[in-house]
Amino acid sequence: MAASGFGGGEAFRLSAAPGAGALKLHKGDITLWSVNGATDAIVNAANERMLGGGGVDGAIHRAAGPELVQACRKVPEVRPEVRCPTGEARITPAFKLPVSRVIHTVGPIYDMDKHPEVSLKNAYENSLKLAKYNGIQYIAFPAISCGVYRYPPKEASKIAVSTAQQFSEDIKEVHFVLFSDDLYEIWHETAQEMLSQFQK
Ligand code: AR6
Repeated sequence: MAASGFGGGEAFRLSAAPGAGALKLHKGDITLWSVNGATDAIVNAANERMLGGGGVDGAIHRAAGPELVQACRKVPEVRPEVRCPTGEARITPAFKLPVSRVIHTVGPIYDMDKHPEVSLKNAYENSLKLAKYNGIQYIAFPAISCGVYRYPPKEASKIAVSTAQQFSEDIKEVHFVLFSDDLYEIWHETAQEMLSQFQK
């Protein structure tokens, strides 16, 4: 299904299974992405406090309006100042955004995490599990941890694509909305390396 505001982009099949879902790549601003406002969600690259920040987190909060931070405050703390530990995910309504839900996850700070590849995989996997559990069929991710958390983007793209593949029979479309030409090219190259064997 076409994501509104996102013409073009590139589509791949996630696996060889009959009825397998698709992976779609776009360049742009994830706050503008939606499919139907009912079974779609965007993922926020948040921090453990879950009360907003810079980068994509700031953009999502600005676009959703102040109700989003109010909803985030209601998410119970698991320890002081931590609502969503690194690698986990939480879900809220999306308020003024065109999608139905926001899934907040926290990727690793690359230089501070002992096993950043495990934490990044957990962030993608727990977001997709939460999506599946909440009946989300279309989901869009930014490049989690590839901004101020400084994850090397090529390595991150491989984890992003391989984890999306695990959900090929659960979610209709996994989209990645990349903010720069460079990131788009990296995700595109990785998707070709990992998924071109499944193209019809
Ligand atoms: N749409 C899509 N991607 C975006 C957008 C947007 N509107 N804006 C930025 N990006 P970052 P992180 C890209 O730093 O590394 C926040 O302050 C950006 O170019 O947003 O996981 C949180 O509160 C980059 O490729 O997230 C945390 O404290 C990618 O989104 C911390 O940053 C992720 O960059 C999380 O750091």
